[in-house]
Amino acid sequence: MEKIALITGIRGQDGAYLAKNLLEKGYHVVGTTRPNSEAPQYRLKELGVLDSIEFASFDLRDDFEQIYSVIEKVKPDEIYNLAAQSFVGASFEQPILTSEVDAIGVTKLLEVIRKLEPSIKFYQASTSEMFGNAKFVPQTEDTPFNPRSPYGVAKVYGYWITQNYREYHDIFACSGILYNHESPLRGMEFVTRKITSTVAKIGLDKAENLTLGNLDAKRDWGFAGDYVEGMWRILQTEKPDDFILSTGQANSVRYFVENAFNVIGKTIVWEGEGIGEKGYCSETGKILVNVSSKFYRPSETNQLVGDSTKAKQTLGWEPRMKLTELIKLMVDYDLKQFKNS
Ligand code: NAP
Ligand code: F7E
Repeated sequence: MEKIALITGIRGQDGAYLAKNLLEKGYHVVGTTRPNSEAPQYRLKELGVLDSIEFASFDLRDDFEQIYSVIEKVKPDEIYNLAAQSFVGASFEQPILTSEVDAIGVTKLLEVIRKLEPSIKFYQASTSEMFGNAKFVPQTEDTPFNPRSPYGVAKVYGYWITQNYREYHDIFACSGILYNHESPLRGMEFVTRKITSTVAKIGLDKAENLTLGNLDAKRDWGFAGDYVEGMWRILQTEKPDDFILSTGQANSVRYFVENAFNVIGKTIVWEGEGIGEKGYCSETGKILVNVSSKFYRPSETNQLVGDSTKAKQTLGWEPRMKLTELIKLMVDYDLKQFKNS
């Protein structure tokens, strides 16, 4: 019989890729959207899956009873909890909202499973941000958490409550601890898409330059399409457990910028330091990159690099796309997108 998957936050980057992946596997996919959100459907349209999805509606800040009644009607076999206030920068401005959604929201879903149907499998979208100022590099599933943002703190709660329901209520509840994963459908507020969209506009003479924060921040970046396959595999194991999904390689924002400009045939030459640093076009001498304190975080994480050996051995999961391929994919998509806009 056709399995039913409920994806919370289906209109987000991962929601769209996961919906496509599960539809291809023969699932009936139901996705939640927030009642008053005007978030666009463009990701689902872009991946050609909008018409194959059934929609349901709740906000993770809604009352438990509201969320319960929606899930009772959907009757899912698997729930993928991707809904979150997912922007680390915004979590410093909106810590209460972030905790309500990213921490308490998780408990509501687990409570629905416990009371309604404990055989429903549950995937929690956990994150490398839980390691924060990481105590060990690279991080494994045994590395202690040390979050540096309200987002990371809320996600640590989501991780532990998921594990708690697995241990004490015998629910098939798992966390995927995912490192940054990007795509042409990444939100514009995240650094990778901010870079590729602005570089594309510069290439099309529709923008002058790019302004960023900390150029030396490093991230372990992979492709979202690879990571959603890992989410599914996590729920298909014999025994519920937690898994890191990562590439094992960290690169700087600076490296990402240089490679994105290479796609449009430009080489960056750096001069200066800190917020006085600038990136110049090697041919024309024009300023292409500025730095502003506005985009710095109140606190940064350090050396977030994941060791996904456990996922490789248990799930047979490995990331496939290389970072330079991903950067090219994103810049090319943005060039096409902004050409006629
Ligand atoms: P995203 O693009 O920001 O999507 C998040 C989705 O959450 C949005 O579609 C939004 O739904 C929904 N949402 C926000 N607040 C909500 C609320 N109060 N109630 C219900 N839904 C709400 O995030 P993403 O990049 O796809 O990430 C998916 C999940 O993985 C998130 O939990 C994120 O924290 C986690 N994660 C992401 C990464 C990454 O690198 N992408 C890494 C590790 C973990 P609407 O459509 O209704 O606006
Ligand atoms: O920042 C630096 C910034 O916002 C990456 C989320 O999906 O991944 C994501 O969180 C780095 C940071 O992603 C700008 O300081 C420099 O060090 O793209 P980001 P994030 O904070 O890593 C994790 C795993 C998640 O779980 C989250 O949900 O880039 N940076 N200059 C900048 N960042 C932004 N956004 N904008 C800048 O101008």
